[in-house]
Amino acid sequence: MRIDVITLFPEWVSQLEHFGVVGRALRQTRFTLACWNPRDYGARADGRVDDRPYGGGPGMVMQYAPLAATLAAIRQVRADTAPVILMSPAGVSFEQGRAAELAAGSGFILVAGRYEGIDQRFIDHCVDAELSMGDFVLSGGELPAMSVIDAVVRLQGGVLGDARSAVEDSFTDNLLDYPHYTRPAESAEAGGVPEVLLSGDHAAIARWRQKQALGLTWMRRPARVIRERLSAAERALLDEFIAEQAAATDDE
Ligand code: 9D3
Repeated sequence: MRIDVITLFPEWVSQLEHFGVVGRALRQTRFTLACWNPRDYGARADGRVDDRPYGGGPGMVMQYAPLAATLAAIRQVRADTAPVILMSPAGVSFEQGRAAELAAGSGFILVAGRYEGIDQRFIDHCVDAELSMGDFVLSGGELPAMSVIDAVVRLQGGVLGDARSAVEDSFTDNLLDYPHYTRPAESAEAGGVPEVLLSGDHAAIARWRQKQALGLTWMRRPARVIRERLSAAERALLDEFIAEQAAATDDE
């Protein structure tokens, strides 16, 4: 897989190679991460790649030519038709389904914007999709681009240390995680651990975890839990969770 990133801060985005399992995967041969600075490909004589917006208003706009020239340079190196994805507050929300889709392909080209925006003609002529990280305002598209890279690269075979993690991931991607605990079993400040996790009864533990995952998702992402699509066993677990939740609330 090959990932190219157009950014005014290539040194920052390249840092991904220095950290964690994704860093290791990027450094090893299965991936190429290349960052491209539009300043190197069509900046004006003064080195600038932005200008004031037609029609007036605050802020600056990234110009078409440096972005198009950078993309042309990337296309010379990549002998494919990799999609161009713009990170934009106006994009559709980036979600796990998209990460899986991108992980199944042979790569993509990310564009991280700066300033108030980029010339619409670049979007109209060169961009295949626009992705947002959600409705909050960042100062540029670099962190969103790095998030997309992390989400995609970690899905590739061999990146997750433990093969079981990938299976459990795909199994439970639609559910939030169950709560985790590790030693000590008793903390003077924070109390104990749910008994079942200390029982050694693996079936009971699996059942408890599935109940917690279903219940937490039902509470925090209700749209994801459609009762009619649950199996009878899942429905029973969710009802158990809801009953226990009501009992715990009555106790307070
Ligand atoms: C006043 C209008 N602003 C739009 C909300 C302008 C603007 C703000 C921030 C234009 C660009 C940016 C920089 N943000 C991104 O490039 C960005 C982003 C974000 O800010 N939030 C969530 N996802 C993303 S993806 C790219």
